[in-house]
Amino acid sequence: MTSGEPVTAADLVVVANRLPVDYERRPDGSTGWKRSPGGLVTALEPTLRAREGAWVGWAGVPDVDVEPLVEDGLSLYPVRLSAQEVEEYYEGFSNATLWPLYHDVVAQPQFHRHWWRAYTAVNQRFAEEVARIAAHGATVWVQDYQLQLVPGRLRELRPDLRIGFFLHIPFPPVELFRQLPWRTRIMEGLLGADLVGFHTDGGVRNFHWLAQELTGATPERDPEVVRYGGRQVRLGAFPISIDSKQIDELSRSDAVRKRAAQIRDELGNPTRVVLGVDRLDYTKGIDVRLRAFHELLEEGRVTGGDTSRIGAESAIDTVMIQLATPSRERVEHYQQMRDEIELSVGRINGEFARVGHPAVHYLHRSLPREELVAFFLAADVMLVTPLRDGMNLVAKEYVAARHDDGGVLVLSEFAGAAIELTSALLVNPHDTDGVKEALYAALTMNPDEGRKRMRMLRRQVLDHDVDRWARSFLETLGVKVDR
Ligand code: ADQ
Repeated sequence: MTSGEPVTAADLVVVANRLPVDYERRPDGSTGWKRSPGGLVTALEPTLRAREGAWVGWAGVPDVDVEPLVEDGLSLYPVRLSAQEVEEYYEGFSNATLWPLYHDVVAQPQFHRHWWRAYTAVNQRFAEEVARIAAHGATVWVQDYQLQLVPGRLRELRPDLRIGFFLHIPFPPVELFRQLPWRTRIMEGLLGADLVGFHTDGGVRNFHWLAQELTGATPERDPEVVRYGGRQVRLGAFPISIDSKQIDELSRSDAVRKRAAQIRDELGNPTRVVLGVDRLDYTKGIDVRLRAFHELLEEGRVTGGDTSRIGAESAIDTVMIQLATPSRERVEHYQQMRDEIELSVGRINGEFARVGHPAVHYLHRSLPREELVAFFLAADVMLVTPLRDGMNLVAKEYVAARHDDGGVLVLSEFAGAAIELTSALLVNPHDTDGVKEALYAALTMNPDEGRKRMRMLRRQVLDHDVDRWARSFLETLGVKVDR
């Protein structure tokens, strides 16, 4: 899968915590690369290829020195991280300080000076690597919360570069951000960019305010521009999306449609199938939806596997599936949450399942794309209930998969996606009764209304795909994107 020499003076450089490939040590002792295709790679690939593009990131394995490589025509530059840096910069500062702080403190962030030191050292290394390989006047696009100091460091090293930064998670309210002991340093780091992008206008507003309060940046007449260090820094909302067409096409394929029917069959052909799909993360509100489903079972308004229960005649025969990709398993909050979720699933099934017919099916694993789309197509109701989420791509994937205009989306108001997907049933995930009633409304929705809502959602998602997102960010940054 590799061929050619990596470019040594790249015109467009993407910088992200991870490369789009993972370095692998196989059981037989050999090593190699495995592709980890994310939305970002798909979105940027054509532009990167057309412009002598390069990607700088960590290869996913600590303590290995790997040479730059070319993967399918894209130059990849691995940045080395030690095991201790993975613990302090990645699991620590990124995922146990910034992640909870930026998600409205739904878990308590931990502030440790040695984590911060590792974060600055790693950000410096990323900046140096980019400075080494970027062509004169090149464009650099830095991704996400792990690398917020990179724009500032890079500007010092290479003032000739055009620098964009995009934050994939929410940018928090002023009062929360101010808790961070290193708040000014982070703001200064981000202000090194020419363009700082967020999913929503809320992020832009929070940043605009904090930039003035913490760094002395001054507002310009344009509300999306601040002046800092003698330069203009542009801010903007760029709601990310998915490769909608690819999912739509996949969902129309014979194989996926057959598989969707087979899934319902394997579930015992219940009247309704409710689905949740998430990275196993405490921000995603998996507990919220389990609680809502549990209460509907207790109230006898739905039945799980056991249709022989008293009063079950009037209840809707409903099965819930929760697919959860393992995530950040070495971070303490994640271990705790996994235990809690598995306990709830066990409790619900203990009370409401029949042998061979669980009320909640729970898979703690990642599924192949086609299989995931088949689940979307098989589900009458999709529950997306994060307490806070930058965007939430699962909500958009579900919509893109419903070429039949079927299915009802229940979506948290606190997901960035709620701003665009207004025809979903919007819920406050902190309000258990509200979520429960929305779930019940979704289960009993008149099919005409369901189709009408889904058609509106599909129009939005199919028109606004990830290609449009990448193009709009790069064009605002001043890059000419021609495809
Ligand atoms: P995430 O927090 O990872 O992303 P999300 O946007 O929902 O959240 O993306 C998750 C992706 O993983 C989706 O493409 C989904 O299909 C996939 N996935 C989840 N469970 C899976 C399973 N069991 N098997 C296979 N695939 C699975 C962060 C931010 C989000 C923001 C994105 C993009 O937290 O708010 O939308 O970045 O900016």
